[in-house]
Amino acid sequence: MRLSDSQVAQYREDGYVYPVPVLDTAEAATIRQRLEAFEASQGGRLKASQRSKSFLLFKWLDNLIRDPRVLDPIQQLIGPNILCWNTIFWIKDVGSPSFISWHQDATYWGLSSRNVVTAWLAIAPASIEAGCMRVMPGTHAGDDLPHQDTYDEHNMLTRGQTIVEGVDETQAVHMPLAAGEMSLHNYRLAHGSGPNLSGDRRIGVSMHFMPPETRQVVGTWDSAALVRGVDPYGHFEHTPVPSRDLDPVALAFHERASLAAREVLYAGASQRTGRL
Ligand SMILES: O=C(O)CCC(=O)C(=O)O
Repeated sequence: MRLSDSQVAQYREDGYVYPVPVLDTAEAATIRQRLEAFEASQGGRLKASQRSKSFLLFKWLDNLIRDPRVLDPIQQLIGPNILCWNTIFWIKDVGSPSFISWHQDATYWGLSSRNVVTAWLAIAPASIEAGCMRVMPGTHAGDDLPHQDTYDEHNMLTRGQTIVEGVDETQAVHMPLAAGEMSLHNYRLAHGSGPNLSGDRRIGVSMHFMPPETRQVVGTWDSAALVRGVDPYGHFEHTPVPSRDLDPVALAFHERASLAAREVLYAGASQRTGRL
């Protein structure tokens, strides 16, 4: 499952590449079933705290961040030693006005590296109609763009942070994905997505990978899963590998890890929306 030379070149030049096949249709359907059974077991939706660092909650997601079909392309982009910093669920229900404004993740994750890759895996179809991700090619290579916190009630980002200058919508590229496919983008790339106008839920999970020399420069403590190779730096506490869904040891770690992540994501914000 290797990226071709031209896909690697496109990632370097434009900041993204898609679609990259990961799961077959049956595997994607099984994951969706497991996620939706969990949602049903607790009354219908993931809680905000369950959206983030969720590889500590669900064994299937821990398996996914270690899956060679995900990691082989990541290794081509950032090298053989790989930490997974976070995973985040992005679920837009049918008819929901939820959207994600144009933003650059590098501006609020507190990570020192320019070389963090987001793998966004479609668990249900992410078509243009369903509100798939859109990107602004090349923006990963420039300066950070100015953002404003809007706190819009339908924005899925923690503080509705929105780029206010430097996005030319006419240059935007949609990245539609079938269930089981992923897109890869540099976390400095401007991206966002519109509401789900399709007849099915849009369910995606983002997985964020970084080289181990990366530091957390906003928070005082942070954690990550060592998913491939070695970590000679030790800047992040390594997360435990869950033995099963809701493993008590991993669950306790998740509590601590998501609190720390929230401190970073809301640093400097005037409000806490409770979205993560
Ligand atoms: O799900 C989306 O449309 C956007 C997700 C996102 O912002 C991200 O993965 O960094």
